[in-house]
Amino acid sequence: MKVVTCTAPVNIAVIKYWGKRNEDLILPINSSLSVTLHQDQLKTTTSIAASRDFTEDRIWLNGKEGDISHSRLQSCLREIRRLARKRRNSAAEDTVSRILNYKVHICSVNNFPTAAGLASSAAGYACLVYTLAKLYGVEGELSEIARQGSGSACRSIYGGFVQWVMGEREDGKDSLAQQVETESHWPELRILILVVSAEKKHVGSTSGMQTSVETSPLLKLRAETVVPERMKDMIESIKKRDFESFGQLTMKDSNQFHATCLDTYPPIFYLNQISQRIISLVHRYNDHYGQTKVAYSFDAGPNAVIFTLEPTVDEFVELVKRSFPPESNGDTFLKGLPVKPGL
Ligand code: 2P0
Repeated sequence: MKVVTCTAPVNIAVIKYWGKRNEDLILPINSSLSVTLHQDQLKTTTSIAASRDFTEDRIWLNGKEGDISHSRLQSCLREIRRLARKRRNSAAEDTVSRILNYKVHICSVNNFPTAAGLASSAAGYACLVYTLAKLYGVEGELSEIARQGSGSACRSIYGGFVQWVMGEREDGKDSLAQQVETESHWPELRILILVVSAEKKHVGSTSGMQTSVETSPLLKLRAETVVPERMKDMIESIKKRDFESFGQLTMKDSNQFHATCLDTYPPIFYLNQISQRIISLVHRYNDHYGQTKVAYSFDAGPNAVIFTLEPTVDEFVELVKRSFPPESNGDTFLKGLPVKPGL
């Protein structure tokens, strides 16, 4: 029996991916850009065992057996095994060939709420593909395979600041993740996750973005005319470590993503009243200082991701605690978790 265990962190998009041009290969209608969190923070841990005693491939997610026949899981397994067959070298050939004939048991655990808009599928599929690659001794470009598990997963293959280039080809060979800057590039940058709700989201990203592609004229405009410029500006602001520009672009892109959700028919609401209060709080805070000291971003759920610089963390966390005391919110107690970007 051979067992391999790896971890992969969550990534948070500052230029959002929303919408596919090819559902099977998971090819997006626009490029996107994210910050990968530190390995010690929000992450998936996956162990994969291969044994001649196993009679079928099986998977457990957070302790519960999952459906191994799921088409995206099957795509990842098939593609990694294909690469392993192609790339095995002679020294390792015997072992790899033997293991390739074995069935696998996959065990995957998240240390954060699954499917609450906290990018669980991104860390999950990145981790699955990376662990399978280690099991079979496959090296090289893995983001193309992780992408076929879940679009955003391709960005979690790399640490630091990562863009997913949408590509032009129909076979998806050029729709890949690329590191823009490493995890040590912007040491003062901090990320706070404000957990507004750990409930499962009502509209999943996959079906939500499909409806948006079918019905939202704003999404089409965004993909064709807004995002290409914004990607360039965002990369420049990251390279210059320009928080004013980084923060503004991040907030505007989050807002436009949620505007496309509202423009979808029937509309999709991911933000709730607490999310809206967080947005107001951030703008009031920035107005007070006359500069962008804090920025928010929301994915397919009400939880807020706050970007700021190290000297601002304590003051802003205090403000959040004062504005959202636990007793006034019942089960929507807000937790501030300072996270460093990293690998
Ligand atoms: C992102 N999200 O860029 C955006 C922002 C949610 C909002 O990527 O269908 O779970 O598996 O490719 O990757 C969520 O979409 O969707 C997502 P699939 P995925 O992070």
